[in-house]
Amino acid sequence: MNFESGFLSRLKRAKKFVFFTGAGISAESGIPTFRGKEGIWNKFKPEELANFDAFIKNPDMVWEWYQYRRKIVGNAAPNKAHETIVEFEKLYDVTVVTQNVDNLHRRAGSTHVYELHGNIEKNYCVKCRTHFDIPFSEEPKGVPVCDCGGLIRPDVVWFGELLPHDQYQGAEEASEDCDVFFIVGTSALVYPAAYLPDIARRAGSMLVEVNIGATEISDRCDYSFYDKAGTVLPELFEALAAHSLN
Ligand code: BV8
Ligand code: ZN
Repeated sequence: MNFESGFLSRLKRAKKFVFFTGAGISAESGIPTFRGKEGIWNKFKPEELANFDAFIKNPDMVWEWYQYRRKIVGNAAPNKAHETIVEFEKLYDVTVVTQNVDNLHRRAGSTHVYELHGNIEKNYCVKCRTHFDIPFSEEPKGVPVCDCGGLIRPDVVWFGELLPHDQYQGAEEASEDCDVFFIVGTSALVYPAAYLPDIARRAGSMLVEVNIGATEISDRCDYSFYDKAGTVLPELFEALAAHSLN
């Protein structure tokens, strides 16, 4: 992939990077995205599954859907896109703001991560809010029940639920104070996360999109690179290392 010299110079002079990521950055790890042709929401609509009412109406079905995704996540490994962000962290002040619940950024070694939509490996009781780390297992089927009688749910943010305040606030502050805001593998359709690129832009950051195709945010980006994140990010890292400012 070709990167303009002016673009590379701006990156070279930058200090603070934010990587705002979505399901697309985990696609090359074998985790299906939400809205792509193989998307996990093709069979179901988000309203049917990723919301509290659906869980209360049919807890076993929603629990099994998360077990299915937990199994995929458990067999997945971070890919070159996650790993390159860790390499960038060795040279820049890097903050990762992810919408993903697969924990792959942390497993790759990123140390400054905001998880806006929770983490599929964590669970809590809807009644007493006790947290449970339930390792994936095929049996027993059906939603687990807490000693207090409450249902145990995945610790993810469902539609209509508020994002964890500390996570969103931290993400907002990082977006308001960065030189370059990368938007990697997201359709930028889910709010309030999708406000963050505009927050960064209003604060004067350079917006750099990495996606296999154009999205609703593309026309507000300074640069868009249309190829897989696992291809673009390592090539950008190499080009930057080889680029000299004079
Ligand atoms: C809330 C966790 C309200 C669960 C998810 C304005 C303000 C606030 C809210 C709203 C608003 N407008 C509408 C709303 C409501 C709603 C919303 O945004 N709806 C949308 C659909 C219109 N928002 C909410 O309900 C939020 N809650 O605001 O509460 C409130 C207010 C007051 C009081 C009480 C409540 C909560 C939203 C969070 C929902 N939870 N996930 C789970 O995972 O099961 S959302 C889900 O979508 C995932 O987190 C996912 O990450 C996220 C976004 O999707 P993407 O990551 O972008 O994935 P997608 O498949 O769409 O795109 C993948 C992209 O990758 C594509 O562009 C593709 O081209 C690209 N790609 C593919 N392969 C690659 C690639 N790119 C690079 N390389 C590749 N190899
Ligand atoms: Zn309980």
